[in-house]
Amino acid sequence: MICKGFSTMFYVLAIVLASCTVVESVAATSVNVTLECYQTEDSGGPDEARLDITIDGGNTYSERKSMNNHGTPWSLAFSFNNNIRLQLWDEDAGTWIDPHDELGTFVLDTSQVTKTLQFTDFRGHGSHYRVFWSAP
Ligand SMILES: [Ca+2]
Ligand SMILES: [Ca+2]
Repeated sequence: MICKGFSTMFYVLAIVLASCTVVESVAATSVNVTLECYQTEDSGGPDEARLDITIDGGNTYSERKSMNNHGTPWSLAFSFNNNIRLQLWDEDAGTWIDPHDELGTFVLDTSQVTKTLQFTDFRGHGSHYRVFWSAP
């Protein structure tokens, strides 16, 4: 009886897990993000831009790209279920005397993602970046 009870429990658990997986893939929101630099934070050269990305409150990871005034836009694509947090930095020495500069932070919610192209501005430390997003 115990064995039968366990096998039934595992069977139910398998069904629950399978339906969770289906719900998650249906709920995922895709977004295209493009960063344009109009004014670097560093003077006399490009920013060592670093974007810290946190998807659905998970582990933060980073992407890096050299960004200069009116240079090549930085295009990224993400998939998420609830929200995505983007924090842009210009990397400097990273020491107490020359720390990295935070240029801006933005949290994008699934409800804000539509086919219409929208944007927000980052102006940290005298820089000017524009973050565009839309559904693909
Ligand atoms: Ca800097
Ligand atoms: Ca820098």
